[in-house]
Amino acid sequence: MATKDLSAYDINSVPSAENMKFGIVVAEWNLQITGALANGAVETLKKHGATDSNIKVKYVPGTFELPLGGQFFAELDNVDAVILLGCVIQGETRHFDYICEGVTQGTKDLNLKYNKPFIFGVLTTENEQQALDRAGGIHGNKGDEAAVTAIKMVDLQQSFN
Ligand code: DLZ
Repeated sequence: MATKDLSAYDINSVPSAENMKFGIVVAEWNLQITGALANGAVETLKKHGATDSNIKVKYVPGTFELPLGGQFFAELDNVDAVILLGCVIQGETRHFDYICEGVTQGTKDLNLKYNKPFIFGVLTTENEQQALDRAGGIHGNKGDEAAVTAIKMVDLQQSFN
């Protein structure tokens, strides 16, 4: 078997999402930010070929509920990947830590339970400005990055078929 030229692998190339189906779950907490993440994710999926009819967006109250929203997609819809979008801003209590831990472990569990990509698109910041900077501001839009990750993971999974 010929050795593959690994130097030819291009991390910047994004596969076509033309025939892929996506679910997006958006937390209502900090909606100005999570809405911007969602818009970025949808635009990026469409830029890479996904059709409107293959992108479904659902809302949950807070970031803690994102994994269950993702599980609903896995159980009740035949999407190829789910993007979970939330924003947790550090407050004065330990709520931040508990929500972050819950959503992180919950998302990891979904990936392994359903053998399907559940993309972690949650901002965990010290203040609102840091979140705005990452939701279409000076540090880009993490919703865009989550969408590209979703496309790449679906493509990877399909490459095994
Ligand atoms: C309760 C709470 C707090 C304090 N902060 C946030 C936050 O910064 N971002 C977020 O998405 N959700 C927050 N929540 C709500 C929890 O995620 C969850 O909705 C509630 O604890 C009910 O389970």
